[in-house]
Amino acid sequence: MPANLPVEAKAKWIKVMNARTPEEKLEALRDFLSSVPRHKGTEKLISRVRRQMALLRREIEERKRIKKVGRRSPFIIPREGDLQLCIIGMPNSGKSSILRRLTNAKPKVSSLPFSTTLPVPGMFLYEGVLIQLIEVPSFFLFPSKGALSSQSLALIRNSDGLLMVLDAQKDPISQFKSIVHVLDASHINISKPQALVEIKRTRGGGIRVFGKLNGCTADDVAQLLRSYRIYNAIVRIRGTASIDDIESSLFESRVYKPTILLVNKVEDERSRQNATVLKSFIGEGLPVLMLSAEKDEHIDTKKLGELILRTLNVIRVYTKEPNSPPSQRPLILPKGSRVIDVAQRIHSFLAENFKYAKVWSKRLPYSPQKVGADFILGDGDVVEIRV
Ligand SMILES: Nc1nc2c(ncn2[C@@H]2O[C@H](COP(=O)(O)OP(=O)(O)OP(=O)(O)O)[C@@H](O)[C@H]2O)c(=O)[nH]1
Ligand SMILES: [Mg+2]
Repeated sequence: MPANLPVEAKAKWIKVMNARTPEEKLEALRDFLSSVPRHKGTEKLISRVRRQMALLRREIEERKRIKKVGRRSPFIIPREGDLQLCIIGMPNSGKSSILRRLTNAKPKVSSLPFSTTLPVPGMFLYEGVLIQLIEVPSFFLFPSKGALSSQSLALIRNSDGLLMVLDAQKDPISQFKSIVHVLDASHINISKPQALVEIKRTRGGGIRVFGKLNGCTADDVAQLLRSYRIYNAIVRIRGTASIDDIESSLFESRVYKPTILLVNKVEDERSRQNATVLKSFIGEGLPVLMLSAEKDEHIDTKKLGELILRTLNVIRVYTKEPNSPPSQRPLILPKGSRVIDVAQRIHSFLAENFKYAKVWSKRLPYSPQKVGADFILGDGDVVEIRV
């Protein structure tokens, strides 16, 4: 889409990507827009940037309004633990009941809809991984709720993933469709984006391209990204991508939230049947877990924990120091992370002075094995870094 942008505009886009606050982002977008020439080829890009700016303005307005009230907004939940997932669903679907079962949070459970009017956090512990769960009030499904609706959406947008609760005693497919519709309108995808290209910026390692390119080389990709002042990134391609596909992906503003469906209230013949129909409707697209927050004596938390890690595409890595046992708590890293990424996560000193590492892993023919910085880690690996 961004056909032939001038060097100046390209260099400005990085500021948009780097912006940390809505104010910074708005300013960076304004600056970027001023350097985009107006012609047929840039029309789409310009209208998209304008739309994005309008959304940001609204967000900034709302934040200001909250500030005026004085207190910190209850809709801003500080991130705690390793991963943060939002529990979302229709009113009365059983979000609070599930949160109570999985964590020690005590949200109100009642048969009245909208019992939960503020987000409620709780901590779900799975084999040393701290997973923060936040029950999001169902306001976001009702645009008429105004600020409450958009603040709820902001929580979703900031999370690492979603647990979508569907009530099996009512039509779960129609609930699913309504929720997806709202998320989609807010530029939130719950299935892996159709886009071919994912560009993840990294702190080091240069530009690494994984996947098939069409009509260009990895060097061309690196050169393109450098023209946008991106010097370190992992570029993942599904299928094949041309240089234009790569460039367009830099401007994609949709976010992807990995999602697990929790079909709740599965208790009798009818609800079981509803859940089964939903399951075949979803197919392989999303993981589905059936449960009853009220009747299940044991909710399969092990399965849920595993599903969360798998769906969010993360691995657990245990670090150790020479002559001592591995850490109890794992580091949570994106799948495909290398030894050097672990070093970086612990301290930049370790990354800068890295010599080699020892890795203990079930995948290796023998352990420990001496490996270099680029060794790719797997779930459950133990790493000892030597400087
Ligand atoms: N039969 C049955 N009822 C359930 C189950 N889970 C929750 N409920 C009931 O469903 C109603 C709503 O439960 P909540 O946990 O408050 O649902 P919620 O999604 O948090 O609702 P809001 O916060 O109001 O949006 C309550 O009356 C619960 O007792 C379940 O597994 N089976
Ligand atoms: Mg609730």
